[in-house]
Amino acid sequence: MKTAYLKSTDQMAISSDGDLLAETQIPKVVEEVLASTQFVDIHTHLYSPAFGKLGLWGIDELLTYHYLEAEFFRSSDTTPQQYWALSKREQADRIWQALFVENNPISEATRGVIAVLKAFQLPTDSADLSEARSFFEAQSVEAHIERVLRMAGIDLVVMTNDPLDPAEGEIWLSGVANHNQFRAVLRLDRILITWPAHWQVLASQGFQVDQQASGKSAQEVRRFLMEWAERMRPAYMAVSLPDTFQYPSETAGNRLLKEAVLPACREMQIPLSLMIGVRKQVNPSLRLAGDAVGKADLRALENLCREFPENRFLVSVLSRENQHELCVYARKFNNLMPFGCWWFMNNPSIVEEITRERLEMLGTSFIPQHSDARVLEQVIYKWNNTRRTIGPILSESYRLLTEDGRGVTRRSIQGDITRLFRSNAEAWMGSRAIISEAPR
Ligand code: RAT
Ligand code: ZN
Repeated sequence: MKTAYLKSTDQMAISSDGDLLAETQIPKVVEEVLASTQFVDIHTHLYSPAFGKLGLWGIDELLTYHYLEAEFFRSSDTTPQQYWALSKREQADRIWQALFVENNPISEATRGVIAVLKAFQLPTDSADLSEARSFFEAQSVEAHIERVLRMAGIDLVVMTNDPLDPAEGEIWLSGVANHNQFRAVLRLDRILITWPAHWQVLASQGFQVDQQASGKSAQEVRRFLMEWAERMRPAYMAVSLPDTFQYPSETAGNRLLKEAVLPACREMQIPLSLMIGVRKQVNPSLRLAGDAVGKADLRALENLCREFPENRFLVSVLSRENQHELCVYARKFNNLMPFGCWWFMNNPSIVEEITRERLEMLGTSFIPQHSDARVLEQVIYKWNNTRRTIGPILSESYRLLTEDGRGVTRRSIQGDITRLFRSNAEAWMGSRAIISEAPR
């Protein structure tokens, strides 16, 4: 980055990208650069068109997002049991009625639906969903995906792909066409977390594994992962871990982590993503909406980063209380990349706090956000919200820098925003992630 010292505002000519900006110009330039930069969405639950029905989109899916289901049960007399017996369309109608008609939709997740409707110029206050349904039914999926990604200002979507999910595994085995805007991720939860319920699937495919993950199991799981990595060409491997996660500790999951997953990641030269702090199914009647959060002991992460310097860890933590420690660990270990404000953290008040903290402690060496979108159109509001929340935070950092004696230019701001929202992700995902190299 060019060194440029600000002497006084009247010395500044405002014409090219290399000119120093006056303090008053900074917010607008930051906003413009955020708007015109294409981001990489490093963690979603979206699918490329090749996965057919696994890819969720449209108004009924938007309304039955589990973030909204959790809110619905607080504003309706419908019991979970009654709700799950309804068709998706009926569920969406109930949620619309309770959260959007009978109440103002001011929560983050409800406002998101409003923003999506507005983005497509659909009514945001109608009594029913007929117009929105007709609009989405008229879309053809491939063109709709392209349009939505353009509207969201992202050009690469990283999926979550579980080889042990029966529906998804079958699709992979029948061959999946590459798509230049989607990358796969090999998700490991069924292997590392719920091994006792899944080892037999591997055994039935000829892998010599047992319930305790003893004997040849780790070696065989590694062979399984390498086979799947060849098939998926994943950007990274990933697992969601409970708040109780400890490393080291004598568990089947840790044995597989150490002896199968980490060696496979090293061999493939890809990172492992650890999403730490979920407390699964504290209220099982809510299904996907039934998970909660717990503060984790991040010494486990410290131990992994130190013991495996050849591995790289992409890490998001779910508890607000763990965010500061994560920044401190990132300062100690450059094989650790904090990413995103995950799930219960993805609200403006908390995104603001976390991002400020990360900028102050890590400069631009982190990945501020991912969408975690499960329904395609969510990327429109989630990324819009990210730009809206992070713009003023970046502007404030540049204002302070200017005040302290170092001016900024549009070009240098562009460099920072590109690094934060795409090149850190591209660099960590490895060369196969570079879009131009990924065949469609
Ligand atoms: O944010 C979510 O949608 C969660 O349900 C989880 O999917 C989480 O993001 C995960 O990837 O485990
Ligand atoms: Zn997720």
